[in-house]
Amino acid sequence: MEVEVVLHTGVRGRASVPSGASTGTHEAHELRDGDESAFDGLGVTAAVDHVNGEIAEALRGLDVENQRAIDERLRELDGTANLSRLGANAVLGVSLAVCRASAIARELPLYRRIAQLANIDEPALPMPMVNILSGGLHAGRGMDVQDFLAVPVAATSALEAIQLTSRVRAAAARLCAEQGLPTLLADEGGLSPACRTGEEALELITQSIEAAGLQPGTDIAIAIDVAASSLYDSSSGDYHLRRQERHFSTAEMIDMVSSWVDRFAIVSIEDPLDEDDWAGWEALTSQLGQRVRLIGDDLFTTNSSRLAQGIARGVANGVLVKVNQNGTLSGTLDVVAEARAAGYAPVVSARSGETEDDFLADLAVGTGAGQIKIGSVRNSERLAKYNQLVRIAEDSSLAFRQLPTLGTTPLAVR
Ligand code: 2PG
Ligand code: MG
Repeated sequence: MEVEVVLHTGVRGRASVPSGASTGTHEAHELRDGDESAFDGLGVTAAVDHVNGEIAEALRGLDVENQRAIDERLRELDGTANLSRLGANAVLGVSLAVCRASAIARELPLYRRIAQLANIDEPALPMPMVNILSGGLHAGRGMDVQDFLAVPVAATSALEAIQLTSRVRAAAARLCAEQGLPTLLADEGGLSPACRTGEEALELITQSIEAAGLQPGTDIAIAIDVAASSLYDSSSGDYHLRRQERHFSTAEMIDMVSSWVDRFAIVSIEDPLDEDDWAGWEALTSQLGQRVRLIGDDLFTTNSSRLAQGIARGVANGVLVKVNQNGTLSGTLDVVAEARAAGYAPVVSARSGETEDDFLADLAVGTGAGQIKIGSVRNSERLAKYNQLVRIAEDSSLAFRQLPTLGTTPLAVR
């Protein structure tokens, strides 16, 4: 859904809201109509009515400069912890549109306005992680692990980062074609070659980096998103990897990803265990937390109290940041600040269901988050964000962030 906020001066701020396929249970609630006769039940007319009715009524006359007060008013008005009454999609659309309207009113680039709201003195361009191979719910479960991504660690600018990863994406498509593997696009524009095991997919992405004339680890590192909540089988209490026709215990999952870290140029692993497997995450973090970035997506769902719990338990060392998991811009900025204060790396992320809105690029720059995950370098809804990063990069006062190091371990060494 898309929301427009109009100021008394006539300035208009517009924003649209993304949606995920592999959603975490603890995300803010996306309100869908559920009427099977329209859009398979995915319509948002109720959420739209809330924006045009109750929300417009409550916000009319408020000062657009006061983002936090507006976001708090929206939460109060909804009255539930997960924004299920008005819908997090309704609330977020308003929150982002308010921010855009205030940027336009102040004649500021959006990332500068976000930097003001986030109290960031030095906004910076993020290091992207770019989807090359897709599986899980984004590719009809053609592979068990959801994302195999390229991180252009040798890049010194946003443009070079996009160019290097585009070379890997093109090389992967060539290799798949040569090997008779499918080259159809998955939801985020990645390829889904239907590899049976994670190792096979890791071999393929490594070969793709080499086939692009680049060095795995020093030019391009690898990131993965296991999206293990969608592999978790609550009846057996373990993980079902359908392509391998095998069940893995938590300990076996940890052993498997550890062996991948030993063998491949992996710098970060997202959601290698289920969203509520806290004990497993503790064991995993003590085993791998000094060697790679362990990013919680479904685990934290951009939720301040879940992140606080993770920090207190020493679980993970990075957090995926998705605006629609949280529900408001201010709430999202709080999660980024909380992560940063605890030394957890924030990674600003798109959803598998995206729109052409490029807000995300400005959010990553304005918060100085350091990393961004947009999907592959394909499809207009992804390219809108990459293109916006390229536009923002014309501001020569902005630095391009190298991948943050982890303790004393050189991250990008095979
Ligand atoms: C994820 C996201 C983006 P979805 O799991 O990190 O890749 O997917 O939007 O389907 O949750
Ligand atoms: Mg994820």
